[in-house]
Amino acid sequence: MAQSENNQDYGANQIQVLEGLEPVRKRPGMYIGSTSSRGLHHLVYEIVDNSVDEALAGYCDNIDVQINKDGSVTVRDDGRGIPVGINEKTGKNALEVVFTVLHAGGKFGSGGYKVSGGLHGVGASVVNALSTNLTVQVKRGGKVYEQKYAKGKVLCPVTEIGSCDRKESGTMVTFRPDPEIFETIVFEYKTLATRLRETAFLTKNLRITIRDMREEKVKEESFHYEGGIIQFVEYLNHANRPLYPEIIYCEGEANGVMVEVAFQHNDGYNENCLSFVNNIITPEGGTHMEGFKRALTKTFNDYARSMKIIKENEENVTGDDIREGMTAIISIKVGEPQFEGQTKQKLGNSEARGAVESVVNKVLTIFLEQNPAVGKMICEKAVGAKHAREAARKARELTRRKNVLEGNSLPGKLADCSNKDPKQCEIYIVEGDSAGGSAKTARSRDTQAILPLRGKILNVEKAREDNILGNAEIRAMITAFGTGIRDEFDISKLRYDKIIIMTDADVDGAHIATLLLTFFYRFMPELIRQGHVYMAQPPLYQVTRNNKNYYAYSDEELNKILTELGRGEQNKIQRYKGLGEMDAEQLWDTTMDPNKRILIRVTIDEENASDIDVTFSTLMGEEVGPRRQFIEENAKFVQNLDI
Ligand code: TSJ
Repeated sequence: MAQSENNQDYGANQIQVLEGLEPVRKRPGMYIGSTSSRGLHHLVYEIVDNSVDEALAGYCDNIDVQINKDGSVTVRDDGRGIPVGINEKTGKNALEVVFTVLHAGGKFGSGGYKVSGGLHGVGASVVNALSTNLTVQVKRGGKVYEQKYAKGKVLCPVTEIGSCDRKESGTMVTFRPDPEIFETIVFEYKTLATRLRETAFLTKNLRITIRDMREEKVKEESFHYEGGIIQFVEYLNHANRPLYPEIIYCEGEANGVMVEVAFQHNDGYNENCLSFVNNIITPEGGTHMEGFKRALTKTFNDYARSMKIIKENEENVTGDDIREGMTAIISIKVGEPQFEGQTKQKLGNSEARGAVESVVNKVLTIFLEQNPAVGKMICEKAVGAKHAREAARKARELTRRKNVLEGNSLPGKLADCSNKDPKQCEIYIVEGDSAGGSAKTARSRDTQAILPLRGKILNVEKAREDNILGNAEIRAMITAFGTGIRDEFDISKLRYDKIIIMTDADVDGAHIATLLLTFFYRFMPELIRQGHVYMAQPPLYQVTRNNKNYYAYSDEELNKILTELGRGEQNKIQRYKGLGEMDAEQLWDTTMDPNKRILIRVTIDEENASDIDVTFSTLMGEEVGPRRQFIEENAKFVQNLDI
């Protein structure tokens, strides 16, 4: 970015002073969003974002993030180093102000783009306040400086602790989150790596390295993308078949907004458009996304008409038609981002709409002139989507009319519960007829409904809506839940408070669970967002001794039980291969009794939405991997909650 010149006069005097740190420890959630694992990881992003700002200003090429053996984290960059002079207003060292005063931050000149907004950008002082210990070292002007803090309080003045080459400069911060504040202080390598990879995609040429020192075998990855968001699109699309080899890239500036857009279509049907403002993801989109969509719709319709792909007497294709199978990244930089909506995740700046629209209009029109074959393919896919949309509408109408004719009747194989209060009711989606039979016998009829599914569930990643709606198993679920799908989804019509997926504890079972989750995620994501979707956990083993049964849900648990009982021949160990091997009583005892069962609630981590899409397309693509492992490992998507 060309902002470096403006900030030359930055010095120890331009730090804005606001307030002390006590409020942060009193109400951490206000500053870091939550004190859960998510808030914990935010601490790292808060620190890293400062180094990214330094990179955006043109002074930093490398950022190193290390999870240390003791669980603390070190972030190091090779930027200019935080200023260490005395601030005239406060008489304090500028470095100390950065770490001890809330909202203290560098004042960037006009046109400076800072990574900040929403929950982000609250700064180093918040991290300091929420850490038992924090150490900062700055290399600047041939000297090394250090200061240490505990729970936000200064332990020693900024001290010169050595010298270094004058050419060497940078900032290094090590902090240990306070276990009194956070529910957990264990960092997840994968969560950090995913986010850092994303940051690297969004900041062309920056190299970010992550290292995990906690285990014998050190884990390390380095993210460095000369192609920036072009490579981001390539990465997101890696599990799909691209419709054409090019990744279409638009870059430009308008209304003081820097705009970068990259996209490519695959031969699938899902849209995966992610938008960012100053490197922060905006899960709810906003004006930049609107500008992008407008430009796409107009440019492609104009082009399709000029090429006679849409005839004079035909209707335009819609934006949704054009974005079928599209993977896109919209990344803009604005001086003062305004975030709107309940969660402050939606961009409000109106100048961004016009900026993205004009940049994409201009660059895309030229691209299409020069690449007519690509243009034709995209338009033909959009026309295909339009026809499918019309067919799907007819299919829906048919479904609706059928429902009216049949008196909105529930699917035949559903064994419904008798209680009419949805809040008390739950539905088990069960794989296979035999397990379905046991579940029907075992259930508590008042509150538990059973819907057995036959055979493989349709993979909604690979089918168009008209086919999906024609599928009997999918139709049965839609009617049983009562909510409708997509635009017509209405949570108030939900007939069960809990939707529980119950499949075998093997690879096939995990595959079916994944197919079901994919269907929910694409067609009724609010069901997951509002916490209604669960996975049942059937046991892996039964140990019998003296006519008493013990159940183990993992190998560790089996060992524990055997140790407690004392190993010996009296123990009969049975490994369950499927739900069908359990009789009704066993199924009730181990998996369905609300007082004993283990349920896993499924959640969506919105901030890592890009990763979920990759996960789904990877899993549902060609790869036939161990899907159980995915479900167990992917703590971001599936989280332990209820008991
Ligand atoms: F979060 C933080 F403050 F603790 C932190 C800041 C943590 C880490 C790892 C790095 C940084 C950071 C800050 N890296 N680089 C900078 N740069 C400045 O603060 C800086 C340096 C020089 C000038 C100047 O005008 O001379 C201006 C700024 C903002």
